[in-house]
Amino acid sequence: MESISIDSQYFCTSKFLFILFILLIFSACSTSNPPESSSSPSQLVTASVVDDDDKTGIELRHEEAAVPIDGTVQSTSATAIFQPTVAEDINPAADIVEVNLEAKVSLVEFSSDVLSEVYTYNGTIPGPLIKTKKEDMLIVNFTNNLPEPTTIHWHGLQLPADMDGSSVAQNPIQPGASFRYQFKVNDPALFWYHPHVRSNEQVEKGLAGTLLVADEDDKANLRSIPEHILMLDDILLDNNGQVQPAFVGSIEDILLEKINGREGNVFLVNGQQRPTIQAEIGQPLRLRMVNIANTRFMDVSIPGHELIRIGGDGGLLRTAQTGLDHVTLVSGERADIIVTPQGEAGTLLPVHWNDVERGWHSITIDNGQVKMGHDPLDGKRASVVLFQIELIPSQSLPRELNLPSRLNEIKPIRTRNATVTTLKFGHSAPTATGEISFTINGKKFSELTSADAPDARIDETQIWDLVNMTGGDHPFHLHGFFFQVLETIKKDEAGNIIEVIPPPPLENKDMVNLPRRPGPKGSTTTVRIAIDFDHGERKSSDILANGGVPAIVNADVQAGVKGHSGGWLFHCHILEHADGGMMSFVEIWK
Ligand SMILES: [Cu+2]
Repeated sequence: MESISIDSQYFCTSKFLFILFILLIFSACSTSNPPESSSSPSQLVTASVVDDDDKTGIELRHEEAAVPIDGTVQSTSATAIFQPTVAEDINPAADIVEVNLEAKVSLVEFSSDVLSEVYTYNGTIPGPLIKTKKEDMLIVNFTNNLPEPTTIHWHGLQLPADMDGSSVAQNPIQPGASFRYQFKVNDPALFWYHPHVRSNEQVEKGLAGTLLVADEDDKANLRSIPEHILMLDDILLDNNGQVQPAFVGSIEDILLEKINGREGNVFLVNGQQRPTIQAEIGQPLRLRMVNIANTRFMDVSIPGHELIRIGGDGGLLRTAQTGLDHVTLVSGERADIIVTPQGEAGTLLPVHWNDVERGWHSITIDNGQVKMGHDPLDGKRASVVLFQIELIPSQSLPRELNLPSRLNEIKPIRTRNATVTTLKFGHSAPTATGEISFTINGKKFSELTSADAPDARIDETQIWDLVNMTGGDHPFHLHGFFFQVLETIKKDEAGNIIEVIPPPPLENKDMVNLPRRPGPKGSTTTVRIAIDFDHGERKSSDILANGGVPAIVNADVQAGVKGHSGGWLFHCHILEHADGGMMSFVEIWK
């Protein structure tokens, strides 16, 4: 979604173009299948849900695709307005991509005639798509024109620690200040970028963009397949159409938001509500999705259609997963899927968001006693149309999708003799004043010292046992290194193994969901991962952090010296949990 800067003029001409645009959209809609919602574009209405039995319990505002308001509309084609803006490469060198990014306060129109104050990169929600090739040098000249400090974290990238934008390796960039991020991009995959300062507020307010590292080799022969990059999001707007700050309302509301995370009441795909993309009937279509929502898991399906998952966080899978009827992306995760749309020309295929059971809690406070329970609607809320695929006649014969049996040469990480590190994810008991801490190994992030941080030697392989002791799921994220999932082990409260889930298809990941414990307090779910702390193309002096280290108070940062080297964050990607303390860091030293 385009936006205007808050200090820009709002011209009458742009208003006129906007109204004209809406009329064109509506006349286009009325000649094809009608939208499921009979909403007027000037009103906030309840979302059209897939199921008549609306169990959501939340009011969803739902309209036609939100449109730019600054008069820059070039086309009324739904596909044209649906593409994210591509950041301009200002460097003529073939192997350098250099872009300017500015974080600032902007106004966007999520709902007609309602201007919402948001944070943007370069004035758009989502931020611009940065396009690079494998092994390019990326330079980002970043300026912070927000009224508060920020950084940019390059989610999933294998880069030097001081370029990672995390609080253990970079001091926040102050309002009005600039910072030059510079690193090589080595792995062909879809990444994303977002702040790592007050991220539960700054990401919710709009700061997120994608970084695509293209694979020029394309051994899997995928480049001829049309593709869309889709940032799946939700946003919580108040009655005035403004982004609701975190943790407001009754004590119960505050505790629920801290415990379940903050879900939005408006679904956005590339900053727009229920947009439409076009696809040729019978021709494979590649959808490269990233879930940027603070907490909402994005389970996606296209009724009547097989989904083939070919990739995820770290690029292509070793072998494609076929025959899927849905794909789940936890917060922060990516999924690269292929679908071959079938149907009559003009049909609008709905792409559904589906609820998944994830340990959604309820709260009651009685005589100063807080009781947590399991919300009976967990996983049972009605599906919602996220976006639509408009079928258009194909210009050629239906194409067979001939994927190679090996999409990507991924080697399993060798774990023999690997050090095992155990990390326990928990929380404190919620109080009647609305307090709750989220912890790793019993401590929240602000309580950590270097002694609490796990450490690793450069080039060491480790196994991490990620133990979920809580009744809710936690999507785990590690900065700077990929990992591979080995297995998942469920134990009862006596410590007996009750289930072992074998490894999923091999892929490199930076996100994995830690499912909730299987039973009462004391039972656990452990996700076992393997991490190779190799430094790849990074120089060993680069891999060590050399910035400010707020987590190690007054540290005298010295590269390679334990306790003084900064580190790499790992945390729950429910941003309200990370903010509540479920974050730690690993130090890596020689
Ligand atoms: Cu969590």
